[in-house]
Amino acid sequence: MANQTPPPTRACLLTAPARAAIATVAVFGERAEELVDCGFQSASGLDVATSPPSRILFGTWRSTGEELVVRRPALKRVEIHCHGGAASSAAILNDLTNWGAVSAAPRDWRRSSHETIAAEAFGALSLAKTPRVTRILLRQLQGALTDAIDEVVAHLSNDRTREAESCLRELWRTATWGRRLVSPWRITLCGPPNVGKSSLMNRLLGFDRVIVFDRPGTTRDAVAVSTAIQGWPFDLVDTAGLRLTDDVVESAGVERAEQQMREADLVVWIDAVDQPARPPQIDRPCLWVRNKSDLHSPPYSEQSEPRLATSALRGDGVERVADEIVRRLAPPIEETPNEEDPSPVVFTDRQAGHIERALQAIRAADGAALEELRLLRT
Ligand SMILES: Nc1nc2c(ncn2[C@@H]2O[C@H](COP(=O)(O)OP(=O)(O)O)[C@@H](O)[C@H]2O)c(=O)[nH]1
Ligand SMILES: [Mg+2]
Repeated sequence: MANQTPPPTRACLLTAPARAAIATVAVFGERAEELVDCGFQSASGLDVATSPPSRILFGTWRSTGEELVVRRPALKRVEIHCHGGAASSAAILNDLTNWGAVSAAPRDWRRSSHETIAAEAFGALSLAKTPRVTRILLRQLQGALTDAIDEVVAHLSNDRTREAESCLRELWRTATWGRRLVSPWRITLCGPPNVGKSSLMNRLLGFDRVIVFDRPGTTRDAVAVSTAIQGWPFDLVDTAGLRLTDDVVESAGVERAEQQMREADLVVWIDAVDQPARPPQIDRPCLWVRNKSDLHSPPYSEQSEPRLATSALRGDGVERVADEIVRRLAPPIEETPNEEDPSPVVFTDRQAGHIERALQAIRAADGAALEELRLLRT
């Protein structure tokens, strides 16, 4: 008989990698209870290994002296609920790996007992940045996407190819924005120096994150900040003003700004009423904003110009820039799942790949679509 070694026991931080009141470390696999017992001394004297599943044990983590709670939701699965500061969970994970556990990702904890899409939703949820994203992903965890795929499988199995194709196409459409729920759209703010890029960034963020100064060349590095606009997650990137310069540090910043432009999902090109400048020819979607509208008397407005007028100083027009960012990138209102709607959403590259190939297989009528959907499900 072949000698089968069991897969290694794994450990991961289940909660989001951020400061919070409580963090949860999960340990799962053959030696889960044994490894936790190496570090944990329960107040009652009970071992994790011999306590019944679902029992909650209070006690101390020996190496740090921290008081914490251990729960065993099932055999070979243990959760350690500790202080939410990064040091506490890091020390516990470090001990566990020293004793033989292998680092894992939150989705592995889920995958070890459930199907793949739920595991992906579980992993994605730990990174969700807004209530809207959380709600949408929670629906997928509860089976919205899985049910939709089952429906397509039922159509295909009963020769309703047209229905199957139309359901799949609808799912495919959600992938364009669904994948951005956990890896947000990147908006790069750029333009000449001193036009108010950093001021506009702060206005969009709603707080003063980047330095504003009346001297050109103040912002030298690209600064990326995560934010939410109308419940959608975005990374806003403020960049150094684009100009030729002899300053080595500043010119490195300009290079980085150009790089950021190339990587952006949307470039917001900013110039100013007293410093008009055309956006460069780039192969990225671009929104042109003319700032310092307050310098114009009467205040500058777009009139027939294809650009939005703002005054980052007074806040005029900033709301419209935010609206336009959402309009260009987020799904249209009619495709946005509402609060109560358990709409299926494709939210990973893996899922999108299978759906795309299933669609191709349906068009080619080569019979491979069912297999793609099976792979997507499992
Ligand atoms: N009048 C006016 N001044 C502004 C406006 N926005 C920014 N400024 C000023 O322009 C200068 C440069 O702003 P900053 O945001 O650092 O520009 P950046 O170099 O493009 O990032 C600062 O003195 C700001 O106070 C605006 O809308 N109107
Ligand atoms: Mg700046």
